[in-house]
Amino acid sequence: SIPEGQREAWKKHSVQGFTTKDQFEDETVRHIETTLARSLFNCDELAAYSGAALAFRDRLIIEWNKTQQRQTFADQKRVYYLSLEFLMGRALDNAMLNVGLKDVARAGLKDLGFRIEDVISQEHDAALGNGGLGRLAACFLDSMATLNYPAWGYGLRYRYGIFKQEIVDGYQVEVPDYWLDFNPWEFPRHDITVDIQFYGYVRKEKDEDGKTVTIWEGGEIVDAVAYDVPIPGYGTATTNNLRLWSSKASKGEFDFQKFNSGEYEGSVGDQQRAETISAVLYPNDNLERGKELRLKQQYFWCAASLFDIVRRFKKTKKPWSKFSDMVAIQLNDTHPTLAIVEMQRILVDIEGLDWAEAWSIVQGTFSYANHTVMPEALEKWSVPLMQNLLPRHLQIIYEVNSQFLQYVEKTFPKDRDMLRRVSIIEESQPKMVRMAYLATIGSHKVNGVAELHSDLIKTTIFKDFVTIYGPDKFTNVTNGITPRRWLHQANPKLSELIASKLGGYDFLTDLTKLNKLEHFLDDADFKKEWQEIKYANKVRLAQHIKDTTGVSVNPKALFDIQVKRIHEYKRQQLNILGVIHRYLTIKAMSPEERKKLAPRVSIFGGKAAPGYWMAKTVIHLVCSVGEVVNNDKDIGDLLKVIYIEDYNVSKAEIITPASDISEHISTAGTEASGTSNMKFVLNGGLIIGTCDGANIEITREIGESNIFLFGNLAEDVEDLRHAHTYGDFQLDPDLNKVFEAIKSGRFGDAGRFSALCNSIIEHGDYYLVSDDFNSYVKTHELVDEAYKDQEAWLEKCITSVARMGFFSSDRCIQEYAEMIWNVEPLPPKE
Ligand code: GP0
Repeated sequence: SIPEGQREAWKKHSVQGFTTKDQFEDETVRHIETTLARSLFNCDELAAYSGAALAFRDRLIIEWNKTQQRQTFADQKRVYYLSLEFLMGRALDNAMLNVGLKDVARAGLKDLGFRIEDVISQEHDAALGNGGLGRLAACFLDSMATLNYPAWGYGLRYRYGIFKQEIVDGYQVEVPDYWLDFNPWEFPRHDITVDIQFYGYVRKEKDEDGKTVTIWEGGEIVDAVAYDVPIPGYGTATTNNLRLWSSKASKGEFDFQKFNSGEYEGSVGDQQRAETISAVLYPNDNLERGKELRLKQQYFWCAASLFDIVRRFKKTKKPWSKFSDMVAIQLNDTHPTLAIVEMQRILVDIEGLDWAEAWSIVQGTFSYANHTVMPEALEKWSVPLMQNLLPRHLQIIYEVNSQFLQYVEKTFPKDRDMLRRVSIIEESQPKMVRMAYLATIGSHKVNGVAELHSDLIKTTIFKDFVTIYGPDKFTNVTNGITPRRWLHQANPKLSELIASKLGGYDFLTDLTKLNKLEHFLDDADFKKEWQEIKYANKVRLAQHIKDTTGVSVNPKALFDIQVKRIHEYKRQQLNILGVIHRYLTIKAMSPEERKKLAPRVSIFGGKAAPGYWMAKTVIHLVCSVGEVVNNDKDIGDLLKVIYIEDYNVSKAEIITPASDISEHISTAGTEASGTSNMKFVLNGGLIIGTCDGANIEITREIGESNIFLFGNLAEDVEDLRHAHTYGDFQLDPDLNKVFEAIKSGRFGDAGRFSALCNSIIEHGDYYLVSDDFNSYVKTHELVDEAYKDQEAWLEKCITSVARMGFFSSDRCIQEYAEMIWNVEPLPPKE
């Protein structure tokens, strides 16, 4: 560091960052003219965005520096949040709001000739995630910074995020998402590079003291280069770090031999192979496919992150016994489970600790959040694959397993089958490593993400582990969402109205304050304004629909929205089959009956995994139904069916505030939590849903009369499936009529939809669409009825918003901090 004598000079010149409109304009223009080499003659909206973003980035990095220094000196425990996905969306609007300078920026941009909305919308989403799991990680980063927790995120810097979805002739087409052309939000740290080893072999050796040491050598080395993304808290100077690793050929490895002997292409090939590791995000949601490159990604990221965390700890010069007093590592699902094994390897093989001491440090450090009980999503890796890629790690896994099984055998000598059931190694052909078991054994706490889900994991996948460890190892932390992005940013007018009634924006950092809104249920002006805001949000979405699909929808109609990844368990098929039923019903109605109907717009959106044929068929069915219904003159405004292309975070910010009702209709027991349900209610939309995931807790909070629940319960699912399998089942007659219409070719070539129909009619209806169909349709009739009484509807909406305080991700992070991580906030000094 700089000697005392020169520090004054540093202080004098140290960068301050803008606060006034004038300074903002100075900085923006300076960046446009120098960093970007543009001028007022060729500054388009993209250049204005770039300039403004760089001005904000400078500000963020100044606070980032101070925060990191403060955290280093504070000598207290930090949290590391390991997630293979961070679905951040856009950063500029968020940065403006969190540092409290959006009004300054708006005025400054206006001076320079731009509308702030046009500038903000130039930004490409950072889409390093698939859906709920990745967006949860992003909300958590926002909450951890806002609550001043010393916390880092660790992830991968994918060159390609989740693909862009185009709808071509009613089919999904995937287009690569190359998003790094210009990304002002990241800071490359070429000085922070970690060597990551793969393959090779293991040998034992005696050291000077005659102790046996294990050495992993040979194989190949790839470099992990750090890229840092500043994460500003809202209303605080705390600016945390998200560190993303990018893969690169190692300098030591780059084959100069080949290079010199003229095999230039071969040597460039090696380089490309190394870069492949962080090239692309796997586009599967709730599904694991066991690809070797995915395992490489996981180890690459875990090993780099652990190296970084251990290096930071070693700088404190504390003994290893203090490690878990300084470090909490949270595993977002099982994707980072190898970090547990890598930590044990570092402690035993490199630092020379004995096994038992090392293992207790590991268990004290790690905790694991489970996000699904669906069997196809539970990670398992083939033993031969792991043997080849990570020979030493496989040995460690076997040793962990052997000690664990010895303990189980001793403690439960009567239950011989238990050993087979709980073994980390599944005795299949080939053998498989069960990552969820490894994560559970290596952690001190395991949590589910909503009450029902946390109960379910204790009675299903982790039943035996509850017996072995006792129930206290398992806990619940119900998910939440950040009200900054999902209310203040997405719905600024509603946020402003709420603030005007509650006397300020305190509710954004203590969402329970919303409950005061219930006092305004008789305030006619307030209610009128509320309704006008909802209407304006619907007009905005209608405009987006017009611009992107060409279809005009009536903003006065009831907007019924289902946006989320397309998955059979989420049951978009139930929704579209219900829409067809509605269409057939309207067609059969007399003009008088039709007059009584509330016009509807059924809106769908979401991506299907590229290899998930059934999900793609659902998209095609929605589009085909839309084609027929939207062009049926006889139907007019009574029904419109829309597919919104390329659903992502920034689209969600337009869609969420515009719903009258949204659909969260998974088969009971399948959706771990859901988080869009929370977003929609927080924005003054009602929901129709099953008794699943967080819907149950939302109901408890907002009251049963403010939600439309339907369908079978989780506890009945097993029996119902059994009935299907043994032929003790009759297809719902109304649903049968819907299938007849599809089969008649009314929505285009019926052959395209036969696999989808047959999954329900002939192949066991695993997701119980038929069982819930009647209840679903009836409940939609109740929705229609309720919507006719606009006064009462509005009251339900406002009451619901008032009672949503529990679902802030701030609450959730506080629970993690207190129950699981044992970390304290570190607020900046005034
Ligand atoms: C769960 F297992 N989730 C997985 C996965 O692979 N991907 C994923 O996004 C989701 C759940 O489906 C969820 O219920 C949950 O709220 C979310 O993880 C965060 O816990 C709906 O998005």
